[in-house]
Amino acid sequence: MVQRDLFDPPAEPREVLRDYLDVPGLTYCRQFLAPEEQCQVLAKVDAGPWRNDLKRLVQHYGYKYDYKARSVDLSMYVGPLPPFALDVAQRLLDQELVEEMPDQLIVNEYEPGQGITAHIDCEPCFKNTIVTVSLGWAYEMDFISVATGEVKPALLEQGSALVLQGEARYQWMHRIKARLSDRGVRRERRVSLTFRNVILGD
Ligand SMILES: O=C(O)CCC(=O)C(=O)O
Repeated sequence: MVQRDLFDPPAEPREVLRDYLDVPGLTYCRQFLAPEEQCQVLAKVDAGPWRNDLKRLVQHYGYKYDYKARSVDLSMYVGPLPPFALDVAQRLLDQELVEEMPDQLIVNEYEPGQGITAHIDCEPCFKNTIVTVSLGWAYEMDFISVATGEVKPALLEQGSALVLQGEARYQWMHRIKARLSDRGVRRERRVSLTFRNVILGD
C-alpha cells in the first residue's frame, strides 16, 4: 500500500532542501520517486530474499553488513546491486544527491510498532554519503546531536530521499521510534532503501 493525500503536495516536484532542519550535511528531497515508481520498486523488493535475523526484516545487497561486529569486508561481497537498486542509485547520481555510484544497499521493512535504535552508521565501514529512500508510508526519524542531546524530528515522506553527509552523518545519531503512529497518523508498512559506499581495507 502507498500512502497518498496525507500531506500537502510540495510546491515543486523534487524539491531539494539542503542543511535540512539546520543540520549541516542533511539534505531532504521530496518526491524523489513518484507513487507509481514506489510501487514498482516495492514489487521488486518483495520478490527478493528477506532476512529475519533482526527484529525487522532486511535485505542486503552489494556487501552483507555484520551488525554485531559492525564490520564489512571483501569476503562479504554478494554481487552487484540488482537492477531495481541500480535504477534508483542512478537517479541519485543524476540528481547529484551522491557523488559516486553506491555499492551497498540495505533494505529495511518496518511494520507498525517497529523502529530502529539511535545510531551513527559504522564510520570505518562506510564512506561519507548515506542516503535513505522511503517507500510506502511516512515515518518520523529523529536526529539526536551527539554533542548536546538536542532532538530534531523529520517526517520522511513516502517517495522522499534523505542524504546524510558530514555533520549529519558523523555528529548526529538517527533513530525511528518503535511506535504505532506519527503526528497522529497510524502507521502502515514502510520500506526503506539505504544506499552506502563501502570502505575496503588494504
Ligand atoms: O530506515 C531508514 O530510513 C534508516 C535505516 C538505517 O538507519 C540503517 O539501516 O542504518
